[in-house]
Amino acid sequence: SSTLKEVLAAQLPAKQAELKALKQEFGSMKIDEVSVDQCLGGARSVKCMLWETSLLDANEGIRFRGHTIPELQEVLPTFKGPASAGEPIPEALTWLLLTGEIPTKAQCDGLTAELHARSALPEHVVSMMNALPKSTHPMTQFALGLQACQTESKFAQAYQDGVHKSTYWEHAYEDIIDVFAKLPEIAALVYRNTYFDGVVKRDRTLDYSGNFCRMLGMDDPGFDELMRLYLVIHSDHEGGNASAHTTHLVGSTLADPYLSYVAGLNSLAGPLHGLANQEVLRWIQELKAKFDAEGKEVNEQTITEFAWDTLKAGKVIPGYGHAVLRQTDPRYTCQREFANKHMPDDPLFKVVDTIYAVMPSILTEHGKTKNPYPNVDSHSGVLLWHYGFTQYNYYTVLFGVSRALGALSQLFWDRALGLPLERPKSVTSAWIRNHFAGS
Ligand code: CMX
Repeated sequence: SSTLKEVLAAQLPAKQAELKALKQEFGSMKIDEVSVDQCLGGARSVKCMLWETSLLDANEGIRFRGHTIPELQEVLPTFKGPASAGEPIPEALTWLLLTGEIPTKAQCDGLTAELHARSALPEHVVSMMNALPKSTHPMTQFALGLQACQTESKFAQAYQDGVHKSTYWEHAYEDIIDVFAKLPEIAALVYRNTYFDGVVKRDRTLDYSGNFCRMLGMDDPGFDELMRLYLVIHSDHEGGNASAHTTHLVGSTLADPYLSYVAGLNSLAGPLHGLANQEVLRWIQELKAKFDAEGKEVNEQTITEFAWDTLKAGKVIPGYGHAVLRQTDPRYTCQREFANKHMPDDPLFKVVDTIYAVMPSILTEHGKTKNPYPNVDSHSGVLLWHYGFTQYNYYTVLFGVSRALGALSQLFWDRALGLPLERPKSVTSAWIRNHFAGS
């Protein structure tokens, strides 16, 4: 069967022709108008980016190349082989995101082998990371590690060598697969350095996720399955979210995939975005600690009390709300299903479920958020905690390993399609006032 690179190379001419035709046929048509509210309000919902790998519907949630998460769970190969024999593997999702095609198990195995073969970190990266203070936030360590790997960029080297722009896709491809391969190594080193002895053990007879779990020091088939699901569902959420958009923006300057994704990671490290992964668990632990100390039970009433304390202190409820979604996130739902299947009696899962029972009505009564339902970050921490993976300041690093699969798959197409430098127009507040003067 064909390799990933061969499949992509074969797709290129038709995709380039499609984009040219799209421009010719519809180039001057309008797909949106921008209000002053949108200009002042974080460009919310303005349609102005091309993003092929996934599309988000406010009510239905995300589709990866047209497939919902439950559909992916039915059609993508698993570690054991056939679809539905466990959770889908990230290699399969990566193939789908890049090519739009469902891979065979043999194609996934080929990609696994390629990722293992490219995973080694340069010595200077390891020694630099080992020298960082353990108190450095794991996301900072993670971004620094990837930044230091940029010495290996084939795209940057090719650009210096003056290659023709029609070959950019090939050098971008090499970097992107290298980054996918190295991220679990960097992430594992961050974890082992911060919380343990810095020793990273591998098992390359396993898949990308299984080997990553061993590198973290986790050795439980249940956790392996959770990690496969986790890495699949956090990968992509169309183009406008902060980490994906940052990667795309920085990449549009022809900064190489290493530099581009480091920028994306720094976006992900913000508490309104990926850091909510850790903030949810922190919120739950603070809640438990408070009521344990007061000798009170954690139930609907005490959770409601704690939620109002948070809101009245001018803080957000982490894991709830979304810039685009207006329903419960299907990434939340599939994690809830995982919990119901594998840990129905876990006490923290019960807390999360109780929060889910009360929070939408609290946030509705609070009256600010446009979406009172949980997002992806609301559930992930509790699943990790169940398996003894309790260092929640680290959780967003896992998100960062996953988000690369989506953001960099699109970056491949950015370079393959020759998408231009991104440069929207800004205006001053005086410009807005003058523009409407007398109207
Ligand atoms: N708790 C309290 N207030 C909230 C809230 C929440 N969970 N979600 C939104 N609001 C508030 C906003 O802060 C805003 O208040 P102000 O008018 O005072 O500024 C108001 O409701 C309107 O916000 P919105 O239009 O509903 O939401 P935005 O598109 O501006 O922001 C998001 C979206 C995700 C940043 C916001 O819902 C939030 O802060 N949630 C908590 C953090 C979180 O879970 N982030 C993770 C999102 C998923 C991810 O990227 O990983």
